[in-house]
Amino acid sequence: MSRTIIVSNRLPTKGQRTEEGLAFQPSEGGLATGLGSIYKAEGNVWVGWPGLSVDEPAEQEQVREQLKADSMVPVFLTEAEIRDFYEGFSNSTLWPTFHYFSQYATYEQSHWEAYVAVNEKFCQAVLALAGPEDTIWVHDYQLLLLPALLRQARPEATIGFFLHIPFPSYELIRVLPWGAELVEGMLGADLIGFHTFDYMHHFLSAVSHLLGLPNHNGQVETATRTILVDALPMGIDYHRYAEAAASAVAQRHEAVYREALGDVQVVLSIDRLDYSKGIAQRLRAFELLLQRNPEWREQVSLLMVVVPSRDQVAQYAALKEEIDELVGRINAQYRTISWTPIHYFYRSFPFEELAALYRLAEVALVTPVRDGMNLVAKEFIASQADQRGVLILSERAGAAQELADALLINPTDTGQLAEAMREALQMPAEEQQIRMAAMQALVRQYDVFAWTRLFLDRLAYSKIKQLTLATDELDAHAEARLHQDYQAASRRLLLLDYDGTLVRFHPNPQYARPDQELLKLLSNLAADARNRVVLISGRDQATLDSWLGHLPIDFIAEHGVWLRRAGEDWHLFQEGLRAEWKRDIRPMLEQYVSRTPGSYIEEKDYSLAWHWRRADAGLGAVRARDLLNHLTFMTSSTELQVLEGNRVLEIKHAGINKGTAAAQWLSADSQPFVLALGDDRTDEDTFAALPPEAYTLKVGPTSRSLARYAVAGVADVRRLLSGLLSKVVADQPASACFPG
Ligand code: GDG
Repeated sequence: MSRTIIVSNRLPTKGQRTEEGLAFQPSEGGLATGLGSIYKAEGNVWVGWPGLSVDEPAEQEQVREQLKADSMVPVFLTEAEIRDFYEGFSNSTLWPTFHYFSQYATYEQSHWEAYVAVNEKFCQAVLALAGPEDTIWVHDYQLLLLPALLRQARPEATIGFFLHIPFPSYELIRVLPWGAELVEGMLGADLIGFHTFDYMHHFLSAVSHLLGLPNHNGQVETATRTILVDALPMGIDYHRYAEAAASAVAQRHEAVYREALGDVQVVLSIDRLDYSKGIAQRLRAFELLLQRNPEWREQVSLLMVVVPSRDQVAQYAALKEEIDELVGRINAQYRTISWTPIHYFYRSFPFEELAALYRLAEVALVTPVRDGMNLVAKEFIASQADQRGVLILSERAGAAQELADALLINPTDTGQLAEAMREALQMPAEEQQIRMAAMQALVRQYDVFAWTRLFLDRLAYSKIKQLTLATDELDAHAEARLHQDYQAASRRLLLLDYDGTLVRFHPNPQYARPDQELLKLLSNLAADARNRVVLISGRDQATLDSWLGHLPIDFIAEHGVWLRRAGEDWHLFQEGLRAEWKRDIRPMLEQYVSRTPGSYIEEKDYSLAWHWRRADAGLGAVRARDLLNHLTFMTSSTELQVLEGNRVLEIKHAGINKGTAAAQWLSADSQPFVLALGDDRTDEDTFAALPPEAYTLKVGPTSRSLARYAVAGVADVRRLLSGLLSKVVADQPASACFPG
């Protein structure tokens, strides 16, 4: 039976030591309620830290038993791990960096090592539970490495990852000494979800800059898989909040609070203590409101709940002091005998009382400087049964992408925030109702259950898509079979692409010269009389001649325009080719060169290529798409064709490509053994031209390739070709694996 295994740093439970021993209570966070609907289903489990340190094996066993009844599996962390992994790397490195507070980030190698070790610990805990059919759903920034660790152990597993905090601009990620490892860790998943399109976009940009991996329509292509990246904003359990706010208990609490507060309008704010939440800025804005608008004094109170959090960390303690000082100053300045400007609570409230506060407030002030989503904004909306109330929302909270009917503000613009408060307090009831109704419809429809369903559906889709596109990896069995067929064949045709296949891609193509190892490899292959080695390249004849011309091998240059058999002269694939068209196309390419620093034109006899491998990856991709559209339009009724290669666009004669050229070697002598290797779009033509029994190998990302097999890179190609020269078959396949 297939199950869902949820993995997050904290379990949805609060463990406490009481006089009677350990006691566990369910926690009420958004994640716990939302995922509660699936993890309680039969067989599903939640893996995570139980929230307190338990070192004694006997006590650990007891916790394990206690949690088992609630479908939870604990991962125990030592005091040192809590300090270095949780308070250290997670909360003092990742949290500030991902919330654009790099100045607060620490970079401790020992914290990083603890982070790696704890991610491995979680990996072991999940592997001990997960069967091959299970879906594993990993959550949040404490476990960024876990997807890749799981993937390593279980290449076929279904793994989803969701990040609850912002994913920042690549500029912030590059500051981290471990940026590439973290991004690689996330790429172990089949689906990576973020709250907003911006975070998704930043992630794709980091993937491209740090790892050089391409993406297309939100899909990242690695050497072995296509990974779906998507914006899936998290919702809340709408009815739970609506019902709680409408309940008799909440009404009773509200009446008590009203009585105590007197006849004022209430502005509510609820946050965990955190510098990302903009609490101090909000207080200054409230002060400004009172200063600029004396008529609002004694008419409005700010009810501010700050939930204690991380107050052992220096910045948090300093923030707490700043808040205490601001509240004290504002209250001292404006308070009257019958009115307190700010009611400040540094503690958490039970759920029913929280519901009463949501119900009571005329205005909610949700003004974080950065926030992945912010569920408080949505909970306030769900609690307004009479559709009155105004939400003031920071444009830098993920929720702002959805809640366009809130009063959106820049949280650091104190003047704007004070003005928004004045506007909210005076907003006509009718306008409040229109805005609130629109937001309620949205929050009700995209609730946490819809979010969970959508995530799991997209994960299943990603998996199906991978299976339909997949080119099999050339594993040890397939390689051994290839080797056997090669050894058994009396004649063999080896069709080898050059750049990206035999040599690594170099930013400057002139530096991608063949090294001694490669020259020796090619000449050894060619020395076997049974072999015909054909080097197929997009490069011009002159370069191929000067680099490889002395070898007894055949050549196809300019993607099939020029051919040369060993010992013969170059000749055109087809007589009557023309090149005058270059006069019209070249000026256009020159325009793109001047608009795209780092790009350049390569001119060959019968083709023109615009290379952008040295340009900025993001700009290059945008310009390439633009140029491709432009050129496709210009060449639509001509004999020309535009080819998209690896960071290059090439314009050439239609109907001539690597495949049509390679076919000449096929028709000339039909070899029993054909091996073709290539890394980019242009090599697909070669693969397409070959008979199905040929060994076609795609080098690099595997998606959308016609090749039968994939290998990761140039090093694997060289290892494979050297292996062919040795008579020993590396890994004899077990005959049972290849019936018939
Ligand atoms: C992270 C991201 C993202 C607060 N005070 C009390 C209380 N709460 C509850 C709220 C709400 C939750 O805590 C806070 O959720 P947020 O979304 O506002 O913020 P984070 O905890 O920082 O969560 C955030 C979220 O993950 C989900 O992806 O939205 O951006 O930072 O549910 O109601 N609950 C009770 N008493 C309180 O005093 N009972």
